[in-house]
Amino acid sequence: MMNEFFPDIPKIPFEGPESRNPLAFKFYQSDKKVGDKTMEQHLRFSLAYWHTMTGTGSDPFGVGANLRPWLSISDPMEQARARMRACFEILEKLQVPFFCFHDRDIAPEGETLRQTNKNLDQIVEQTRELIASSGKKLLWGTACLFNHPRYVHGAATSCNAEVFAYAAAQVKKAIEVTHYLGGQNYVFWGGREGYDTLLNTDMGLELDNLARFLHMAVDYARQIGFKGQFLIEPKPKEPTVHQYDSDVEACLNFLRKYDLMDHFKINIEQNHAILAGHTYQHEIYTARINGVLGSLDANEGAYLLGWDTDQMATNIYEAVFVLYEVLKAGGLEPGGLNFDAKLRRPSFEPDDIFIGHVAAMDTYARALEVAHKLLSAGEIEEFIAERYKSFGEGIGKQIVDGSVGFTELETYAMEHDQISNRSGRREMLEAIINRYI
Ligand code: XLS
Ligand code: NI
Ligand code: NI
Repeated sequence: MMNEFFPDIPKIPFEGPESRNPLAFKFYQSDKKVGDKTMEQHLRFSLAYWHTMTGTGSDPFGVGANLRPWLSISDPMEQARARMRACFEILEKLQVPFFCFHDRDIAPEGETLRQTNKNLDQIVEQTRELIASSGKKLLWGTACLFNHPRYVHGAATSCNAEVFAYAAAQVKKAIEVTHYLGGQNYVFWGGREGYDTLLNTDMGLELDNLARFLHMAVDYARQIGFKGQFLIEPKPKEPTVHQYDSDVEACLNFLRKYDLMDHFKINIEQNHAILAGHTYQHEIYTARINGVLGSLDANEGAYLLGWDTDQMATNIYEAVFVLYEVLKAGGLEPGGLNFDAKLRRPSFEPDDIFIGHVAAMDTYARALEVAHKLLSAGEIEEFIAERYKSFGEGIGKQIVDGSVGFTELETYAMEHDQISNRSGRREMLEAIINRYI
């Protein structure tokens, strides 16, 4: 086993719910069957490189606070190599099968685009070897089109055509790298694709350009034989005031308008959902009924704050509804459950990486078991079916079949204008959920 960076951390054992060891699983057992799949197959956990490996613990008011063994290496490429080795040590010790990265998370930018690509190629070679020797997999790759000042006005939606071209070159390379590493998906999160003020913005052109950009990506992927799933990740605000891919419904409208539905699904993040004023379940449900549930950025936002805090998810109650939707959708594959989450700044010790992931993995494992029981018992589903049963018979069936219009319905209503409704029984249903938790 790799033991270079965290010699004191063992491979995380399963010790069961009675254990008080923060470095042991209470619920997650990779090979435990839940229904017809193992926990590992259902959950498809993934580490987010930018938070767990590249993140420093800085915030707008303070510099990095994280203690990380690779930070003492001053040469940027040597540090990048060490970080990648550390990543695979973490994946192995945590039994996390997947990871995700932005191009710039894994290798530093050079003076020129050529040099940057060279840096990237070196780390990608090393990553490919580590993938081969460990059996770990790339859930998705993406390009960082928001950090460098050239992207101050956006990337594919920049007012500057040279920026559009540069972003295209960067995404071309990122798709190649994702393909080379066997990535199962490729993600487009909007970054700075949005606007700060409409006073300087041609929204129509920007959206048309974004669609042009995504079509070019699809064309290029086809050209090089990349078969992974493309994903859009909605977020309503931050860093821009209005992000174009604001929520699942806005993405659906965009994908339909620009004829991209055949090529894209959606990567849904809890914190982005709540910033959009939705629950996570709402967003996943919306994606599910529209056939675009792709993957999950599984984190948790602070309900009292209006920005993306990206916390490790530990709220079992909410996670139950997430897994309930996932089970109803028949699973996430080729997507997964990516911990797009960072430790709180005061949790700066290296052990916290493991403690935080164990906490989140247990949360989803527990939620998976609850959701599976709930769904198998069928209490909620039966209640819903009963609630809508008027559409399975009589006039309701005729509405659904499309055999009546306003004229027929008026005739019907004239004869049946004494209507009785039944209670929605919300409190009863919430109490049912609690029985399973
Ligand atoms: C930022 C996003 C980002 C994407 C990947 O808010 O969540 O981390 O997941 O670009
Ligand atoms: Ni995300
Ligand atoms: Ni986010």
